[in-house]
Amino acid sequence: MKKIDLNGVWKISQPEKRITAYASVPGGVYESLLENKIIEDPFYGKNEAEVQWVHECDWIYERNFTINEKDLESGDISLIFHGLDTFTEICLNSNLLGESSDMHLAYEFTCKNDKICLLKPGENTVSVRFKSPTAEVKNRLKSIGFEQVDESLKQPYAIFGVESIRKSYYSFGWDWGPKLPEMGIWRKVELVIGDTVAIKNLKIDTEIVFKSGNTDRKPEASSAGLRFEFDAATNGIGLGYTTYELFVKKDSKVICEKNGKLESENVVEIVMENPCLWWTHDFGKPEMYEVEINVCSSGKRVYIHSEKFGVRKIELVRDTDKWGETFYFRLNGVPVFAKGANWIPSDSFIPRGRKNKLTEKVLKDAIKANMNMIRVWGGGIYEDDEFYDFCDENGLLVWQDFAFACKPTPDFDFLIENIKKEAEYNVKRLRNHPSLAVWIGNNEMEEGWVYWGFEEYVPQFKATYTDIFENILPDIISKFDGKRPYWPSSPSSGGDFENPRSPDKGDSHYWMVWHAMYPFKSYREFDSRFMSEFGFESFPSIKTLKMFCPDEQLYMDSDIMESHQKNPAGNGKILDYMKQRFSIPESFEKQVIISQITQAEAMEYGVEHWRRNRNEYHCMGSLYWQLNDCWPVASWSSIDYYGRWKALHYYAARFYSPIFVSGEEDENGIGIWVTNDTPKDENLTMNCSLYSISGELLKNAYIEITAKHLSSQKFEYLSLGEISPDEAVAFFELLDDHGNCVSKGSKLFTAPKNLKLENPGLKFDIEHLENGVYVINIYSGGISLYVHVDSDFLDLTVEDNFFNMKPMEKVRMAFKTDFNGGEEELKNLIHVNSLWELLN
Ligand code: BMA
Repeated sequence: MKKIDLNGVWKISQPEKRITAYASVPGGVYESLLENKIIEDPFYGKNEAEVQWVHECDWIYERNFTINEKDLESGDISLIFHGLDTFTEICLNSNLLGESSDMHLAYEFTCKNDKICLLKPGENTVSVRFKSPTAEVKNRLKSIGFEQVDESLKQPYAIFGVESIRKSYYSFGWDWGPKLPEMGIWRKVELVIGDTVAIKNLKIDTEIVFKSGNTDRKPEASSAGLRFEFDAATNGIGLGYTTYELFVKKDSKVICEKNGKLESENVVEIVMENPCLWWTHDFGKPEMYEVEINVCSSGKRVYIHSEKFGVRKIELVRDTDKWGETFYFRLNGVPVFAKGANWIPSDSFIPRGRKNKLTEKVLKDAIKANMNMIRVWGGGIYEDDEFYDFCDENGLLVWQDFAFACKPTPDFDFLIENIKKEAEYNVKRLRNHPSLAVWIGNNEMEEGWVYWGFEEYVPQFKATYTDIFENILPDIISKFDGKRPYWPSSPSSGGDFENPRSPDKGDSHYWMVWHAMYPFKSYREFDSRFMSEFGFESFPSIKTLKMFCPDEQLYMDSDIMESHQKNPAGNGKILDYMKQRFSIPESFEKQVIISQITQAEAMEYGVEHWRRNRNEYHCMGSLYWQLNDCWPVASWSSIDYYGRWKALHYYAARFYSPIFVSGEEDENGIGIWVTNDTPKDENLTMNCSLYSISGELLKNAYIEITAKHLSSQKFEYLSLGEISPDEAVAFFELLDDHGNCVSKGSKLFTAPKNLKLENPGLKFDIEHLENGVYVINIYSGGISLYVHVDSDFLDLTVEDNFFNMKPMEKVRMAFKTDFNGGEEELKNLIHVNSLWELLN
């Protein structure tokens, strides 16, 4: 097979506005206009509003390419666009080749076969006319008399109507994302020249035989039945004596193989002895294999297809129990407590995010924070292959929503046709990834039908909902995947509009904290089976704010700060919650830090409760909203658009530790719990203590414990006795045999603003270890709360941050930096502060 790559430089134009510029493909119109300095950066200041005209226009992409006579004669030729965003007409040498109307689909157009030939030897021109997506939406809505929509249905942060087309919903604006509906060739484009035969639709299934039955102690496999189904596509000529050779390889070594005659549909079954299983990174190694299928004709290899896969069994366990129904994942027989967060597209301009490697960076940070599952949220996209490859190779499970969120799908026939094609295409594209754990119909649409009033204003679309999410998608999953579970909506109790908010069945989104302004203690009253969403906002780092906001607007309710806050009244909510816990310093920079601490504490409050609640599978998952941002904004994320960790991400690394110590305080004292999510019992030493805020040790306990596998247990209760909750701080840690810390934490009994803080006498120094690796030593004289290391000039990600320190405690952490200089010089660039310094 020969491919001519048509990525690279194209020309874009907008004739009415007389704009012509160069665009890189894959890419988009906004991105190109920005690169060509035709528009100002939409992420800066209030520029977003200034660039709305771009999506209201049509744009033309065009480029020339050459093809030689030999290639032209060698067989069928097609043009494949792996992603067009969204409405296009494609012409080849001024002949209409076809159209596109779904961003989530690849399009293949025949340029030459035995009947037609639209190519010529030498230079050819391909052009793609992108129609304005917002104009298209208006037309569609008009066609059903829907352009006069009740104002209450229009969200202030979104352009109305994206649900009437198949384009990522967030691009029309979301409560954390700008209105920047990009257009463009967003995935690669190539000309594929004449294979006589090609392998298509490979489907890999594995059936494991476990060694000692299906126990929860990380079983090994004695064998695995591998089943490869694939089609041989030909250009009309019969297969004759074409054969295949199929090799299963591990680390490039052939483990097993099979040969045979190639048919148009093939099934090859192999039994592999002692397979290495695919595990999430917290349970073991994510072992991967590769299958290579060679097609041979007259003794010559004419085609090679290879793909990676893993041997693993994933189940969504839904057993009836005393609360209702369990909802948890079992990986190779081991129940998994899912720890992670919700993923949104990495950039408003996805190809740019890809070029900047944002996906890889954020997913690496997810692993650093001990996450084992990522939810690809439905308002974005079906991610690039590289996303799932990373998750395969690094042992992260993926919860995949179909690309629908929060809005009722209209009953247009053409929409349904697109949805069917899109679902089939993406299921086939992604089904061989071992990381992919579950398919979910949509985000919060069943919820919308039951609680948000969809029923009232678009009753005519209800049957369409049932059709798509309870018939079409599950049918496509069973036909083209066949192994993975499907769940109709998130949250849901199983579908049919039955109590999607039930905490006793299915997954839950809990938004009373934040949206309804409940205190975060109410997380403890919500005992869900699986928390797939809950969240709390904060501001990104001041360095990030300064990248879009001039100094004179750096305050919470300035015009620019408000334009980078999409949740109505969001900044006010951040402040309200902060005030409930903290005295508010004057400096905005310090307020930003306190907003992050408030967010981190809120999330910790929920997660530790749900992790303590894992026994009998009462709760088996916590995916907070949200992991990342697609632009610089005040939002629920734990990592901002520029990759900077908020306090929450450091907290997450602690509260998602596989073996985790946590404190459950009440007005009389504190229970110390250990949650062990691993399949192994652990003998550990637990050290817990109560200090007065002035630094006096009030109580201390050392206990030898066995943290039983896959369970949670309260080992100690330290009562406050006569001590006032306003005067005490609890510290707790777990140590292994060698005295290494496995998990540690600290808890207050009151809002920090009620504490009489004393200057803790924080000090630090820096040591240079080797090239770019430094060590920071931090010393605390008294009690230091929320100790954090940062620099105004350098981007530092340290091992741990935003933690409490006991009197006389030392913390030693290594970190990497690009800084090239002496220890003293570096020290001058870094600051270590605690709550005391923030308030004094
Ligand atoms: C959730 C998500 C998003 C939204 C977030 C914050 O429910 O599914 O729709 O951005 O809430 O409001």
